Amino acid sequence: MALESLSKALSGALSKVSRSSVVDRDVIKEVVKDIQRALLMADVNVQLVLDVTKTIEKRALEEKVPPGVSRKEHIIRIVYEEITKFLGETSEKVNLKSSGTSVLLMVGIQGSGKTTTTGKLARYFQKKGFKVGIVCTDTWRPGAYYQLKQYVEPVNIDVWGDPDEESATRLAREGVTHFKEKKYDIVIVDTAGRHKDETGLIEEMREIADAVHPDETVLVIDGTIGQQAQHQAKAFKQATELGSIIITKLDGSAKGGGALSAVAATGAPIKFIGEGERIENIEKFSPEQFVAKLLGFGDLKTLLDKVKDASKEQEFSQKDAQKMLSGKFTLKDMYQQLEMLSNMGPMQQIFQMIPGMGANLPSEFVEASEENLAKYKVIMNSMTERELKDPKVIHFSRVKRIARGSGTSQEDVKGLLNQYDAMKKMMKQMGKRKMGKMGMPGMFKNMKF
Ligand SMILES: Nc1nc2c(ncn2[C@@H]2O[C@H](COP(=O)(O)OP(=O)(O)OP(=O)(O)O)[C@@H](O)[C@H]2O)c(=O)[nH]1
Ligand SMILES: [Mg+2]
Repeated sequence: MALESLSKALSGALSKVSRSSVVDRDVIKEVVKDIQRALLMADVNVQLVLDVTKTIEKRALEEKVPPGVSRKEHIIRIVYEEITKFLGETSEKVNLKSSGTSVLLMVGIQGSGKTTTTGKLARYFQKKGFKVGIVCTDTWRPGAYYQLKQYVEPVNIDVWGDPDEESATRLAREGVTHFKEKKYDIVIVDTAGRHKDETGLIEEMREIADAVHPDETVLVIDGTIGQQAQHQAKAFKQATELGSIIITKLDGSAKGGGALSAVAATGAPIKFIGEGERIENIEKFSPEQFVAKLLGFGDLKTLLDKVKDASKEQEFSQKDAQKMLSGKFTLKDMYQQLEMLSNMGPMQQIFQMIPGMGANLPSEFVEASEENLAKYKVIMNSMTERELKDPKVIHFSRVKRIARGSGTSQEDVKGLLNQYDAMKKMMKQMGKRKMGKMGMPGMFKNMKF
């Protein structure tokens, strides 16, 4: 995993809490010192380190331990919460259009990992069922076009480019037009990294952006530069409203924690991280999951915490849950469920954490990517209130109309309805099983399942 050394140091600090028979002031102070050292080693800004550890210490010493939780658990939770906070808390989605072709523009200084990340991102979206094309506008680096082609060829992703063309802007415009005409879902435009500093970077970004009107501009930052990443992120954030950041090379970099926290501090959203040279080495960045892994719990406990937080936002009553488990489950309910789950990260992972569930999930459910959610929203907006409550009434002619009204295809509408059927069936089954033996009734009570 990313940031191995930081992870080891932090989980080492926390294991002191677990090992001590009493968790008193001395133990807390010692643990806080260890955390401080670990964060500083990872090149996290000194002031940030002082602030976060001060908060941890204060909370650990002063807060009353809630009933049903041990003092150790309480402290571990505080550390988890505070470190998550300083990494930005929420995970954000890529800005994709609900219909038509979305354009992503990749920028970043030389060698930051743009080309590699372009391929990884294309693969990521391809796996989610999107048709993705790549445009190579790098007219500077010899072989740039072939580098990209070679990288994505094994996974059958198309690359538009022309090694003999000299104008990057022309390539960008022509490439995007080409993929739009072919009705691709996403086009990712890779750019040259010839600029040495932020100013050069921003200039080129503006030029190409004027030509292709990206839905999102993505800054790729090399994570090995540690907290210096902040300058790039700041300049970028000021220059674009549609910007997100991907931090690369977090595998084996001792300074990755510094890069992540410095960028998070600017408020620019980090959406993915790169953890290796291979095309699959990309991960959606979710501070909560990331910190859970960093501290060494990728398990049910994390899930339960998340579920608790998520249900705070969308209060579900016991009555709702009973209603759904008895089979009264509307399209709106489904949408809410999917939205909530997508806030917690990839569903397959979530479900794998629940004992006994991962294996027999209907594939329609697992495939419910957040990108699909945007589409579902538009489709559902074209339905009547009655249809939303009882999708059984939707017949073929309505499917056609709804597709037309929402600018989607009949397959899309049917896809939504199929997924609804699958989930409804599952709800019913779960209602029968009640999930009691898994020790999860609390979760499902809160979650409307
Ligand atoms: N270990 C590791 N290496 C990476 C990662 N991402 C990119 N690299 C490597 O970093 C080097 C530069 O990556 P490129 O993708 O070519 O960078 P670029 O920004 O396109 O470079 P220019 O086009 O020259 O500006 C390559 O050797 C990549 O294999 C990562 O997440 N981890
Ligand atoms: Mg490149």
